[in-house]
Amino acid sequence: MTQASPAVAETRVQPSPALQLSVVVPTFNERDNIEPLFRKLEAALGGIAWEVIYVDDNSPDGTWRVVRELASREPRVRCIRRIGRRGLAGACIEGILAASAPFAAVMDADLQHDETRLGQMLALLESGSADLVVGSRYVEGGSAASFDKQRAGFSALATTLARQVLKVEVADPMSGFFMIRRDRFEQLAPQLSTQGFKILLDVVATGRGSLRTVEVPYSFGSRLHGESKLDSMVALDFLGLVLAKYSNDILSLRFILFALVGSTGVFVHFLTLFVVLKVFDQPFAEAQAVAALVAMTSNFILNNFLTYRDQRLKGFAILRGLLLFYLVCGVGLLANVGVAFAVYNEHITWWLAGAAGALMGVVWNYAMSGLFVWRKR
Ligand SMILES: Nc1nc2c(ncn2[C@@H]2O[C@H](COP(=O)(O)OP(=O)(O)OP(=O)(O)O)[C@@H](O)[C@H]2O)c(=O)[nH]1
Ligand SMILES: [Mg+2]
Repeated sequence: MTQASPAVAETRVQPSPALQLSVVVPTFNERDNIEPLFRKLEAALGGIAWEVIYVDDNSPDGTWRVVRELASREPRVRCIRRIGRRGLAGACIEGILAASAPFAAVMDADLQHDETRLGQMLALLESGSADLVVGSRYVEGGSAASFDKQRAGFSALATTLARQVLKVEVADPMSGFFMIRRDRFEQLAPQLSTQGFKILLDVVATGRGSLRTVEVPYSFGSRLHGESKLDSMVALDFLGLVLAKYSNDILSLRFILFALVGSTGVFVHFLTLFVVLKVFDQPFAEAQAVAALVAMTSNFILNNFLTYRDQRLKGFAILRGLLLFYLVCGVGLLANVGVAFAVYNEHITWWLAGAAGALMGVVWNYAMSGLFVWRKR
């Protein structure tokens, strides 16, 4: 073994105590909440070796810049800036996978989650009595008093649905506040959906009862600064997630949304066909061609808005994407007709042959759109 020279030994940095906890905070337009949250964590986590990882989706308000500036003063702070991607679930997954500590917590930036519970949550995990600790609004001592009537109703409905359909035992599977053993999370990560808002539900459902879970009550507060990112799309993402998990991941959330958009396309097609035929009195062949073009365009717009909203095409890329989508769907139509014809030739009833063709078309369009139109950068 070679001895280090005294000069080198003197400059050697003392190893810092091993990290116990990584706090992952997804952010989108939360610049004014970054430092207040950090100060609250500092006050709550005395005696614990911790770090905080803000995962920002290139917020237009420059949240990532505020995080970087804080990180230059505070070594506990880390920043992941994601470009060309959007989505709460994906941000949380990336943050946990980047964590250095054996335990990772996820909490919102806007101070709605109670950071004073983190110590208790960590103690439960460190003692080995749980793999997952959920900050829960729906166990005794917890509350969601800041919810208005409508949001309370939606939250209760979604919670009941998830618990009944997916047989999830957790009282608050929609919570955005939880702490998990990182090794267990890494086992589940490849099966998690990066889309959507409900990462905890995905984790619990994917774990299929294998995660020993404890719930800790907390009161969901009011947002400090900034605006809510909850919108009606969150409900659709949620239903897609429940269906995906119910089908044992045979159907992905994205495929469900793609197929849903495709079914609206059938409606758009027939509506346009009717209007061009009956109102504009055009020949059938022209009317059918116009209807197909309108349906493909509406499918493209909806998919860009909904199915691929985490990778939404913008500016000139929309035009390029639309042309590629026409091409993909054109070949998809050939595949559809080819398969339907082959099945029909086997003397199988017309509607089964038609369904086989349609299924082939959807699967083809989905696979090729993912590869060529909304390909990951
Ligand atoms: N990185 C990233 N973070 C997000 C995204 N959408 C939301 N967030 C963050 O996720 C957390 C939860 O979002 P909120 O808008 O607070 O949702 P909520 O708490 O259910 O709704 P409010 O009660 O209205 O605040 C916040 O810290 C957001 O900044 C996203 O697309 N990407
Ligand atoms: Mg919030």
